Amino acid sequence: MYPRSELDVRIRRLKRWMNRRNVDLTLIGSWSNMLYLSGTAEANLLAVPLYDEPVLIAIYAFGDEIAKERSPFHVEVIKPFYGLNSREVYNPKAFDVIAESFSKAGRIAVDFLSSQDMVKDLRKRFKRGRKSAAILDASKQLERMRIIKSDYEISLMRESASIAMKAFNSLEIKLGMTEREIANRLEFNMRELDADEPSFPTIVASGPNSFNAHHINTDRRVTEGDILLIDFGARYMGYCSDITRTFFIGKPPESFLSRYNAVLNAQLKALEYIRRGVTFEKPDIEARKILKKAGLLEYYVHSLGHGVGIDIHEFLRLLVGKRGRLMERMVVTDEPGIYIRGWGGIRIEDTVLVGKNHSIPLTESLAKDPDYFRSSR
Ligand SMILES: [Mn+2]
Repeated sequence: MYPRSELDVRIRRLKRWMNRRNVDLTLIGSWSNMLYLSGTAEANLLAVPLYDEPVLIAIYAFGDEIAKERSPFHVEVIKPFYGLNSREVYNPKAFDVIAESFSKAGRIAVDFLSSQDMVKDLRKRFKRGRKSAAILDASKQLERMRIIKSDYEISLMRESASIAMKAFNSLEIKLGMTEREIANRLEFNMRELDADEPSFPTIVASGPNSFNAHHINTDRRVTEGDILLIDFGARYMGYCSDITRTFFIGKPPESFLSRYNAVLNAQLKALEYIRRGVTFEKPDIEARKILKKAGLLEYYVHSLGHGVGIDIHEFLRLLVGKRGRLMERMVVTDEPGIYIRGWGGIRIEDTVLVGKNHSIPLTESLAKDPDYFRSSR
């Protein structure tokens, strides 16, 4: 359960924005925004009225108990009734409760503006005569609020990173194990260490499969001479970590080591630029310079990184051409990679907290030794 004081700060910030925009009701439907503002994602809808307490609307036996446990806010419960024929069916919706409780709302902000069906439905319920309530977008505001992490959020993200690293360090990879087996064991370890779940489906890409940046794990067995790329993270109390390490199974040849070192140098160089005031594109460009010198630039086909928090991909991309500047307490990934068709791929990734004068990597204590599995056996 998130501390009440933490949620109060978030709700207050939202209400200040509502006040400026003359919004008298905000409705939150997305999983991550609901968790962020109320402490639970188990309700159907969160209503934040400007001049009243927030209310969660949850369905009887489908999250209402859990929502009450996890959120300090009032939970309004909807209970359907199914009789023996269609006339005896009573199935109210969250919007019905909202329309009844907040019938006077004239300007409503929602975080589901892109869902045309929901917006249409909402308009219908807030119709008085020919006029309906004005519907505004709240998702950009939530995005802005979530970029900057509080001390409490940072502590959860540190724990998430620590769980992922510990889980990895107790992983025993043996020759002949399949990609799926390795991923399952790593995810099991994370859950054992109190992760809610993996922050995304773990990627274990072996041999030529490492070419696919978003590989889907197969039953391919790890053998001597393979590249092994593992991209994973834990979710802890809602908050994600994101790590990638690349290894060589057996004695790495010079062709691998030179490329590996180029990617590692690019990753470390970018890290030097992840601090307050630097533009979003600068760390990516610095990483690209290193890969260009190594003749590998054409194989670096994605951005350097992305924002992380409750969602694994949040606002901001660190990429050439992106405008905006890093601020203290943002959390981003630093993950340059190269993908050479027919050969394979190398990616090295850390989750990084943006500091005032320097970066604070949350996952750097996990070794970046391509020979890791050989030396640890
Ligand atoms: Mn990532």
